Amino acid sequence: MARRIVGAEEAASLIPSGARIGMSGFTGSGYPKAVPMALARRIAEGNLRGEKFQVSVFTGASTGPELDGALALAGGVHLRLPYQSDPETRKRINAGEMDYMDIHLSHVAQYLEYGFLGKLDYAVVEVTAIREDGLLVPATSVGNNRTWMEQAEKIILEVNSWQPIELEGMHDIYYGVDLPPHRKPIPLVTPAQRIGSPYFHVPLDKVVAVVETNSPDRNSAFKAPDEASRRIAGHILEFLAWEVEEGRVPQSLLPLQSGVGNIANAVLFGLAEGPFENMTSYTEVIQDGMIRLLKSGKLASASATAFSISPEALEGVMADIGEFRDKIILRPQDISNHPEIIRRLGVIAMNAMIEADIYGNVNSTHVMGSRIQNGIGGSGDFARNGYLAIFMAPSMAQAGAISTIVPMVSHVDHTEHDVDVIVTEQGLADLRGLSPRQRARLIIEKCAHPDARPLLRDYQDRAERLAFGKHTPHLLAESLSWHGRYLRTGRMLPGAGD
Ligand code: 0RQ
Repeated sequence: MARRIVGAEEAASLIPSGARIGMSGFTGSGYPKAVPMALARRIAEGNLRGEKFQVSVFTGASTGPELDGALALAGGVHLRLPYQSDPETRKRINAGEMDYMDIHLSHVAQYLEYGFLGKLDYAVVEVTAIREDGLLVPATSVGNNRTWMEQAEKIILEVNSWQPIELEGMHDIYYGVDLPPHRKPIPLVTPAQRIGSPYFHVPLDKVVAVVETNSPDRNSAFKAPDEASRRIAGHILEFLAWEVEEGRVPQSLLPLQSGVGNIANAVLFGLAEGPFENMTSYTEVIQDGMIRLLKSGKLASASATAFSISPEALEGVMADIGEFRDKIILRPQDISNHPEIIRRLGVIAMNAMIEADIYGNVNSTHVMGSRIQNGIGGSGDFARNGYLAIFMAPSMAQAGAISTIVPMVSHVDHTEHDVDVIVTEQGLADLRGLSPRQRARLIIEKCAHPDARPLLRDYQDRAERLAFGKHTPHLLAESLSWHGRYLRTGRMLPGAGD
C-alpha cells in the first residue's frame, strides 16, 4: 500500500469524465478533502479550454465545501445523490443545471446493488488508518463506504491523519446484508449491540491510489437553542412524559432518533434536564446535544452512522475515549437507518419539516413546491418505521412571512399515514387515532400561528361545506393558490388571493 501513495492531483487524474463516484461523507464528517478539490481544479482548468468534464457523485449524505462546494462551483457534477445541504449545489440543482436524486438514505446501497445507478467506477473514501494487516479503520462517518468499496471497480483512499486514531474500535461494519431472496434478519435487538467488524475489509488489489492528508472535518460550531426551539422542545418533553404516564413507553423512553439543527439540539438539551434516565439512541447522526447527554449519564448509548459535532465536542470525546468507545457505535447507513431494526426497536423519530398541512401530510424538502432545500435524508426511514413520528418547525417561516401550517403541502415527503405528531412553538397535535377532519381542527388550533389561524379555520369551514368529498375536504383551486399568494405579495395577507 505504501507504494501506492500519490499526491491528490495524480489520484484525481485517474478519474475520467462521466465516471460514477461513490464518495465517503455524512454531514461535515469523514468526507474526502484532497481528491475532490484536485478534481474540481482539473475540471475548472478544462472548462477554460472549453472542455466539458462532469462526474456523478454519490455520498452518504451532505458533505463539506471541499467536496460538494468545490465540485459544484466548477460545474463538475452531472448527477448528485442522496442528500446535500451545500448552497452552491442547491443553486445549481434549482437552476436546472445539475440532476439530483433524492432517495431514502437506507435505500442507497441496494439501489446500487440492484444496478439502478449503473456501474460504480470509483470509490473515494476517507479513512483514519490502513493497518498492517490491510484492514481499514473508518473515520468519523461510515455512510455508504462499505457498499462503495464493495461495488466500485477501483478505490482511492484518503488517509487523513487529522482523524483521531482513538476511533479504532468504535465502528461496527456489518457485512451480512444480501439481496432478496437471500436476505436474512439483521441480528440486532438492542441499540448498543455490535454485530459486525470494527474495520472495512477491502480487496486491496482494487486500491489504485492512497493519498495522505491532514485536514479537519467541517461541522459547524454549536449554537445555543433559540426561544422557538426551546418551546418546541418543551412541548415534546411534556408529551413524552405523558407517554410514560400512560404506560406506552418505559421511563427510559424508547431509542431516540433526532435530526440535526437548532430544534433537535434544543430537544436534546431539554432531555438533559428532564426526568428520563438510562435512555438510548438509534439514529443517524450524533450531535453535540447527544454527547452532553452521554456525559451526564442520562443516555446509556448512541448508535449512528456519523458524528455531526463541533470540533470542541469531538476533542472532548477523544479525550475521554475510554468512557465513550463502548457507548458510541458507528454503523453503515443501511443498518443505522434500517426499517426492520427501526420498527423492532420502536424508535422515537424527531425531525424538522418545512411545512405540514392541516391533514398531517409533511413536506421536508421543497420550498414553494419546486425548490429543493436539502433532501429527505433519513427522515422517511425513521418516520415510516418508528414507534412515533414527530415533525417539528416554528409556526412561521421566512421571518414571519409564511405559515408553516398550510391547507395542502406544496410537496409531500411523509404522508398523513406516516405522521403521528406535529409540533410548533404554539403547541403539539397528537394525530394518532384521529380522522382527517379531526386532525385538521387539532393542527389548526394547536400548531398554527395565531395570525394564520383565522385563514385556516375559514378554509376548513368552507371546505367541509363545499368540497366534493367530505372525508378529506379540500377546495383544490384555493389550496393550490395558497403558496402562490405568498409569491405574489411577499407576505401572507388574510384573504388575499381569494
Ligand atoms: O431559508 O436558508 O433562506 O434562511 O428553509 O429552514 O428554519 O433554517 O431550518 O435548517 O433546521 O432546516 C426541514 C430543511 C429545516 C431540514 C429542514 C426556509 C427557511 C430557511 C431552512 P433560508 P430553517 P433548518 C436527519 C433527518 C430533511 C432531512 C431530515 C431538512 C430554510 O431539517 O433538510 O429530516 N430536513 N433528515 O426560511 C418557505 C416554509 C419554510 C421555508 C423553512 N414553510 N416556506 N421557506 N423555510 N420553512 C438529518 C440527516 O439526514 C443528515
